Amino acid sequence: MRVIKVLLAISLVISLPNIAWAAMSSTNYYIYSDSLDYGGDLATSTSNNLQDSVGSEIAIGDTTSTSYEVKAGYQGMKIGTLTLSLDSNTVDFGKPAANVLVTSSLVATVNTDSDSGYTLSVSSISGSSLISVSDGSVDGSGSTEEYGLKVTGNHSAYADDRAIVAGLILSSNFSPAVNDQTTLIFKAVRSTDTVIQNYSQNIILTVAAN
Ligand SMILES: [Ca+2]
Repeated sequence: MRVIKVLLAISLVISLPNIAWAAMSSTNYYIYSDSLDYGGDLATSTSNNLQDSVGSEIAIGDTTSTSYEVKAGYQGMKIGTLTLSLDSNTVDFGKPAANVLVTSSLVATVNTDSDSGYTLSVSSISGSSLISVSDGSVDGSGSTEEYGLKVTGNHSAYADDRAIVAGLILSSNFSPAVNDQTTLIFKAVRSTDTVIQNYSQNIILTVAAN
């Protein structure tokens, strides 16, 4: 008796984009921005705290281009936050029977205070897989093998089943996000002609501020 083994395993890695900083730090301190002035104070009352600066700052205010926004001046700059978490970093289809749809999913959660929101995407992929879906539906129609990814959630980028390729945008939101969840549903169907072997992929997901 021939043992059929089509083990589809996928591992995922989170990647956050590199950010260029001009910060000062030591073992005990981290100063992410500074102001060179000759005075300033912290004034308090029952209701308010006021931090002020007295000096000769120049070129203050917002400056924008297509790619950048600079908030220059005392306390104009603040560190933004952008986080991505997965409820699992692996999905596994096991050993599917022929012509039977199998799915495995995980949830990606994004938080950011970015005014322009975020985009979650596949940044790179490696390994082996079944043949990628090309008709928008992983259903094995025509007794062919198919493999792809569906996404659901309030900010999912598409509604059908797509081939998993570098650059595939999974979700985006153009406002600050609080616990934005995107469910990634990996789908596969093997056929009776599928080469019997182990298939596995490493997929790197990246979230970046828009
Ligand atoms: Ca199909």
